[in-house]
Amino acid sequence: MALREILHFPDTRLRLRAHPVEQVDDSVRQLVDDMFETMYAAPGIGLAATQINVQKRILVADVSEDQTEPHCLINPEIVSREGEEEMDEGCLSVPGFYETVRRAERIRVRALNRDGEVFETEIDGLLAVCIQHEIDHLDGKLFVDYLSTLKRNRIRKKLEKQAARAPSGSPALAGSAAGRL
Ligand code: QAP
Ligand code: CO
Repeated sequence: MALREILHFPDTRLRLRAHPVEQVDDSVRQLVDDMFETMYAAPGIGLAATQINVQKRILVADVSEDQTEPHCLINPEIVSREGEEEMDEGCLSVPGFYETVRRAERIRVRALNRDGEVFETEIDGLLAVCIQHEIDHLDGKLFVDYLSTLKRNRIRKKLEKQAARAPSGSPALAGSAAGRL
């Protein structure tokens, strides 16, 4: 297992579209393990492969209080949506910023699990919001894209300033405080 570096907005690599996983093999499972480790260490409740600069359609999520409900979705597809809900969202790639986003309240999702088996499930609440947020990442989309241009540009400028002060990979940035000091 290994911690991976999380890309920060406005890094253009966050805009790349991820490709479907052809085969769920040991290298994919290794990547999934790294994603869980990276998400839990942050700590966060969701992480898409795009955020660690891997263009594969993989996401992990765990919205439990005690990191005991891991979900891994490979090649996820939303097959139906119902209702609307507004929730304050954050993102490990947009550290320190939280804004309200409107999304579907309930979704039906089809995906492959860690063993490469197809499953389909209906999800609501925070997990539904989280999975929609993470699938957006796989399509190069960020929650700040739902905000006004003014708000998005303010966030971009602040994060650009932070990145200039402490470039990612610098010793001062090690650990979970990365980019948020
Ligand atoms: C996506 O986000 C999400 O700003 C996952 O300083 C979030 O795990 C979906 C985090 C909320 C729905 C609702 C953010 C950690 C973690 C920060 C996260 C930060 C430290 C965000
Ligand atoms: Co995110």
